[in-house]
Amino acid sequence: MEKSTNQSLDLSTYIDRIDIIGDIHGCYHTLVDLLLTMGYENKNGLWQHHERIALFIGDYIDRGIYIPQVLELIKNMVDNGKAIALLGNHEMNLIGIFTPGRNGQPLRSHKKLHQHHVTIRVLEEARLHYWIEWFKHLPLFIDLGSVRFVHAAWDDQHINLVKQYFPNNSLADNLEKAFKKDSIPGKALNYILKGPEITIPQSVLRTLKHTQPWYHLKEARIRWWDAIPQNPTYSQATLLVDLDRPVEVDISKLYTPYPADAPIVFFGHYSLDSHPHIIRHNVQCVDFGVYRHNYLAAYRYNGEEKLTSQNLVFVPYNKQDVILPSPH
Ligand SMILES: [Mn+2]
Repeated sequence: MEKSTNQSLDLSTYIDRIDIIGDIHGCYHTLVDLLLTMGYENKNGLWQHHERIALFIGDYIDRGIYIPQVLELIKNMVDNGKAIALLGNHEMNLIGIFTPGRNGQPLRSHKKLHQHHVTIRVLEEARLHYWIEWFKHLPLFIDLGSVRFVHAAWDDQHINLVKQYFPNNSLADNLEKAFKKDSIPGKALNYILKGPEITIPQSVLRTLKHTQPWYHLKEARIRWWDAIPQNPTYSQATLLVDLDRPVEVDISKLYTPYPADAPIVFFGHYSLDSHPHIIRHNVQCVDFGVYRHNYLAAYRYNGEEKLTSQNLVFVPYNKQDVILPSPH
């Protein structure tokens, strides 16, 4: 695997025994349900499988209140060679809020502090800084050749830049640049941790307020794994549903669609609200929106060349997990 971060496991020896687990967002009880479903056992506080390992795809914090429990469970597995944990954009954002740059200002504006209100509420201050230090050394992506893993989006060009600017594969390599959105490393990191997006014009936002009042983002996330349709509508090009208006910008300049003959890629991030399903033979999103009361999903990779729905497992959101709404 990539040069080591704070992970002790050599993933390549487990290439046909990896369970890739979607975005957890503080939903500890649902995570336990999923681990039990997959035959993991809690032995003296350490969750483990007798022949497999887990790969967590990022976004452990925010939204649900059981964040300390989720983080302890995952770090314990990582420290004992039972799991790998990637960095998600939520962890990256939190690092930026609490890390001052050379000018003394935080690397990410405190105007965005409210996005982490649950995390800040449930972690004591000392623990918050402890976890931020841990996040700084989580791997940004993993490439095993025939299969690859990243939080939001894979594109060779952006991955190569991340390799160049973050040689140890962690944010700590280049913390200040990571948060400069117009810098080359900042753009590359943004692409792989948040995916390509387009700004939604005001007129479309007004429509959305009526038809999808729960939609709170000013950007639409692009379906970077699909081929680009001719004159696409929002529903065709982005994750927004039921919006048949044409996209105003030329999205082909923003990304290269993931090739059908490229290695298998796993990612999370998109909190899909559909029933869990296979996206494509070489493309799988494992985030089916547990914090939106949908499912926590995992793909149990056994070294196959084409992904199969038989290896997709999921459990419904466990009602013991408490999700707090984000304040505006
Ligand atoms: Mn995410």
